[in-house]
Amino acid sequence: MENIKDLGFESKLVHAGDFKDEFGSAVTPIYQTSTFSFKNAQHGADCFAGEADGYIYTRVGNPTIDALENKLAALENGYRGIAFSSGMSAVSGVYMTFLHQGAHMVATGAIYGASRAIVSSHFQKFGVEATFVDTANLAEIEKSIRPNTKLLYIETPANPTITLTDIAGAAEIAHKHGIPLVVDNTFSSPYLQRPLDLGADVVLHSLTKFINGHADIVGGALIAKTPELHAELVKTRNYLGGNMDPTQAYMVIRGAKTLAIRVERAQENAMKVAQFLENHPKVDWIKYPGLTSFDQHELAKKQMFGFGAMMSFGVKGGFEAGKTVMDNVQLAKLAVSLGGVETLIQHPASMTHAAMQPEERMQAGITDDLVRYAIGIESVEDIIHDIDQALAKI
Ligand code: LCS
Repeated sequence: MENIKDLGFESKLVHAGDFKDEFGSAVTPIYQTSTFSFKNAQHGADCFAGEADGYIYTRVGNPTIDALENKLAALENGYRGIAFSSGMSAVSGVYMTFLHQGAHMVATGAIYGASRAIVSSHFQKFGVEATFVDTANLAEIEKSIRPNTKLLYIETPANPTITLTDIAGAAEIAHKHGIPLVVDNTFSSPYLQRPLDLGADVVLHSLTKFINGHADIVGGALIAKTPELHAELVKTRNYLGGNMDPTQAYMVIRGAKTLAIRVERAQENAMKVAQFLENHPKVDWIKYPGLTSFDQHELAKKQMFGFGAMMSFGVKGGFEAGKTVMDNVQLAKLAVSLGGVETLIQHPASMTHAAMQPEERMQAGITDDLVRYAIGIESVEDIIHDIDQALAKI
């Protein structure tokens, strides 16, 4: 095959990272083993010294997991991926690698609830401080950087407000201050946004979402831009032990092959659903990057290849009315998570972002009336009919 780097994105989805075994297996097999035997004592010593090829132990490397890591690197145009047991394990890996006692980080205020809550629940006790700001406003980032700031961490579009951050602008600020920019790309997937090409240093994914795409595993990954960053991050993963399981990796590889066609259909549906909600008399407000009424529509066009399948909205009558909608949908599942083939709806203030303090939620724009809607690949008429009949119950 030609050099994988020269192939189109969809070809990379299908082929990049493939592990070629001696039987010519059409797909990368599951190497469900915890350990690997050495040819002899010298080979074992050489593997440990990094002077010989060979797998040692699945926490630090496994052919199925390698295949996924190489696929992710090809998709994000990075040096190499690092697979984790969950998205949160990847988030902790970032914090553990870049922050030390007395260090400070600047991050998007509206990020996944646990990515924010873990700072106060665990990292503060090591003397780590964080300033959460509206990173849509680059001046806020610049203003928050201190001499001890060691990390700029953004999520765009942000969970659950859908607020965007200008990745290239954020990278410029980070690099001016000599710190890395880490971008959580979960909401877009590499099909719609490639942060490393825009100047980011590390990309983070909850693979649980669009990349696996079938709501049947939990997983996470980091993709490092350079060998140096990869070496630091993989060391954290290997010592902390947040590795992925080979079967999990196999599932993600299988799901990733159809990422483009799933996201394409989901965002086509999302655009129609958003237009329907925008014109619905019971809908108070809606945020979807594809709408021209979205205040960052131009930035979305600039840094994304499409508008995605995630939206948030509020209905007239606030939280109580939103509850009625969530209690009455029939096709959509009332569930957290996102990025699967099925449409999901949930209430961040009481679910995904409940771990944040109420004042933190307010500051981040996660209002009590905000309903998050993750659009799937069902027939769009059915999704619209479903939300329409639920809105009629208010
Ligand atoms: N980053 C983002 C943007 C997320 O949405 C999530 C999970 C994570 C990281 C953590 O990944 P996990 O460990 O769950 O694989 N978001 C969820 C959500 O919105 N609903 O349920 C989980």
